[in-house]
Amino acid sequence: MARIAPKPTMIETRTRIDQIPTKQLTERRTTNDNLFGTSHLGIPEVIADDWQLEFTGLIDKPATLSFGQLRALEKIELESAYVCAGNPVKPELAMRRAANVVWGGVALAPLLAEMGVQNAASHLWAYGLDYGAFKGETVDHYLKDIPLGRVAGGDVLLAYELNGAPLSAKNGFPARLVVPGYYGTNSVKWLCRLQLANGRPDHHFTELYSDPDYAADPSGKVTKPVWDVSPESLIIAPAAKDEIPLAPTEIWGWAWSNCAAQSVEVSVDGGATWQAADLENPQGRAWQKFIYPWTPPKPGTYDLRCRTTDIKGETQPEADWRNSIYSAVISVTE
Ligand SMILES: Nc1nc2c(c(=O)[nH]1)N[C@H]1C(S)=C(S)[C@@H](COP(=O)(O)O)O[C@H]1N2
Ligand SMILES: [Mo]
Repeated sequence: MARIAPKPTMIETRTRIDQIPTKQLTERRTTNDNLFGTSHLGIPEVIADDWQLEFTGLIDKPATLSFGQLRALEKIELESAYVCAGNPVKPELAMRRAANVVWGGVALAPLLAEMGVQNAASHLWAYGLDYGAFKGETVDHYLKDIPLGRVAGGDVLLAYELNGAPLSAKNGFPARLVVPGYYGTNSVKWLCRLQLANGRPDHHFTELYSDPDYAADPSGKVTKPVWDVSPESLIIAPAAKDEIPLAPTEIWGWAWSNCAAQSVEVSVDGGATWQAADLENPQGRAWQKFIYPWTPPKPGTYDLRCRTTDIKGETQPEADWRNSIYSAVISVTE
């Protein structure tokens, strides 16, 4: 796949801000300095005045938007859980890179409707301005695709704000795609082209972010794209390694999924027994708080766990997957 836009300077090589300690995730809305981050190829230096977003492929009226034109369109804000899928070649590792943020930008569906999407279009290909080498291959662009049906949901954004501030360079300045309910990898930063296509692209990054589809083929050879966020939950307090007094307390945390969380259970004995936690009602795509009031019976070490089931009935696996059950070992002292 050839280069389709001028090459910006890459101002940093590959960067990754890893899992944020749960102690820093106490706020409902994760502040920008508590956000995980991933830039596989580095960070391109993009000048807003030079930036253009090209709409191309299976549309009747291909178009180009400048940053000024994008900002002149109606802005919407959307709060959403935001989750990284982790290491693409090790989906069995739970990396717990999660946040809940407010995106500001323009809804994509009405824009595409105006341009006249052709019937043959089935997928939206999103190109980033970043380029370079990653895991043994050199690419001309970061590229991801999503099914067009997901865009029809109406909440896919061309975002230029994160928590009320302009996107920073590392978060995709000046504009990025945001696909709420899909893993972060699909929210392409430094967007330069949206292409309507009949099918999926054959590309290093779409291939990398594929999971073995064990339901379709037990050998794991058949794969499926890493799109929908699976149900997951994190205990925020008490935090792992905390020492708490022998007194009534609250175990609480955040739960999320590609659809709403329906229930959260908490275990205080390493998963041997489970009790229902109180779970707040879903609000759009934001993460949901759960609380489990608990009085430790005696001093000692406790392995606290949490498990979400979403409204589609999907729950978290015990171990060895990106959304496997979280455990925080704490001690209770006299
Ligand atoms: N263009 C581009 N978009 C990208 C990436 C990238 O490397 N290049 N990384 C993806 C991944 S894996 C994640 S988790 C999120 C991270 O977004 P953030 O760094 O703004 O938190 O961006 C996604 N979008
Ligand atoms: Mo990611």
